[in-house]
Amino acid sequence: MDRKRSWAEPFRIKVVEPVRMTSAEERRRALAEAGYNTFLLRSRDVYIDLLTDSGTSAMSDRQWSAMMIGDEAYAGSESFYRLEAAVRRFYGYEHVIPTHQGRGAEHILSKVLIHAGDVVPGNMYFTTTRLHQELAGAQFVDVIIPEAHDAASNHPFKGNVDLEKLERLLIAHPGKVPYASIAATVNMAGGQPISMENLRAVRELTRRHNVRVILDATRIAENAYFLQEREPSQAGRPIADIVKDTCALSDGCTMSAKKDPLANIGGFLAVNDAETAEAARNLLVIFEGLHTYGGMAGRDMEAVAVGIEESLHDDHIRARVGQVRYLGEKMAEWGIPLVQPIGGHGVFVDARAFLPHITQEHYPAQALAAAIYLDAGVRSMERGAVSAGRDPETGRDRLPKLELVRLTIPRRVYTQAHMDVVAESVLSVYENRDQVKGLRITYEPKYLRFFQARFEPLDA
Ligand code: P61
Repeated sequence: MDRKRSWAEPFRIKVVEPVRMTSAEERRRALAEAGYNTFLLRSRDVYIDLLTDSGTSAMSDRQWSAMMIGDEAYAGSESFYRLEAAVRRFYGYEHVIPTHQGRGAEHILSKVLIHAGDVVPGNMYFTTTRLHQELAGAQFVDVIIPEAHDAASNHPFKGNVDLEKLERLLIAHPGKVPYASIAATVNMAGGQPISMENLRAVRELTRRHNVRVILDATRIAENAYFLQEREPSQAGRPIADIVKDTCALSDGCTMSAKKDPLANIGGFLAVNDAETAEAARNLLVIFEGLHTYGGMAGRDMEAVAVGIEESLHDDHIRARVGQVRYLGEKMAEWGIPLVQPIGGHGVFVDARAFLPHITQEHYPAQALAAAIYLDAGVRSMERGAVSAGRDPETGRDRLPKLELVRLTIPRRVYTQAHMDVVAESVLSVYENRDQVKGLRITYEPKYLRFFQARFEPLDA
């Protein structure tokens, strides 16, 4: 008889942080005070926090002890050299420019490589990445495969680039494409991977047009896990080898060390070309800090250096993605509409299918995130029309095909029991879905509006 053999997290818990349960009345008040925006809730009012996997990981005992030897010298910190060595060893890039977090790297990179009137193709937009490209004068063009915009499609590599679309763009804009902006995994598509084969084709195509490939390597270990699982040429290879080979197909990367690398803050830009590195280091001193800390404390750089290594252990990444999949499969079994396949860092609920009675103008995903919070204090995040923002030219709402709520799983933080509570709470909202009302905006900031916008229910 083939008996199922379960596996468990490759760690045990040494420190715990109490969380607070709230009453329905407390949650109603907190949500109204937060303008129906989960970003504006206070964390004390949240029971299970699945807003983001960014900076919310539990660090290991090795990371905490490395922090004690952080070298806080203003210049020439030993901690920087340890970080630089880790990036070179595990990702393979030559020049490492530390930044306070991922968007710091995006800012510097965009300013160095983009000229006004440029066009930047990429496998779906990410909020901060696209904004920095636009602020530097470029137009972002989405060249991801169409399946990525279809929540129900089961394509195994929904992060892949549509090569014909990319080629047409390269031909149409000679000399105007500074780089292809390639994310692994693709956050806004639901944490979906790009295959090695597709990335290699992107590399070859862009090389013919003399265009760089810059990776968003924020969740590259999770990407590698999917390749190990789904791409025959990568089957059985260690995650660390897949990651290194992925990076080798690019000219550089931006990294938010708050995700894969298991740190609470930090990031870097890494490139192979000395000239780009020099220009970046020079801008760094204006916007981030000296080139041997770039906005991080020495101890932060230590935590990142150790975290990079830990993030590439096969047993770590299997448990990490496995936990996300556990939650997703449970919800899918109950008929809750989700982005398929389940992604690497979170479960993405299809708010259009969940709330067909709310039109996109009334922000179904925002309304659903609010309703999920009300049920049991689980905090999630809108990833739909509010996140997409307005077209800078027309000023009109960009209405993306994907209107999603992201239940994002922090690394090494929650247990299977937490996942069960989350799934049961979303199910209870699903069973009462016709009671969820749409929202209207009452306040909207100019940039990245989803962080600080306020809403009220339509019947208010
Ligand atoms: C997140 F609602 N992600 O997923 P920084 N690239 C990629 C990211 O996922 C990313 C950054 C660059 C966050 C935090 C966040 O619209 C939002 O270290 C693929 O956060 O600066 C960040 O890295 C930027 C949440 C960012 C958002 C932007 O939760």
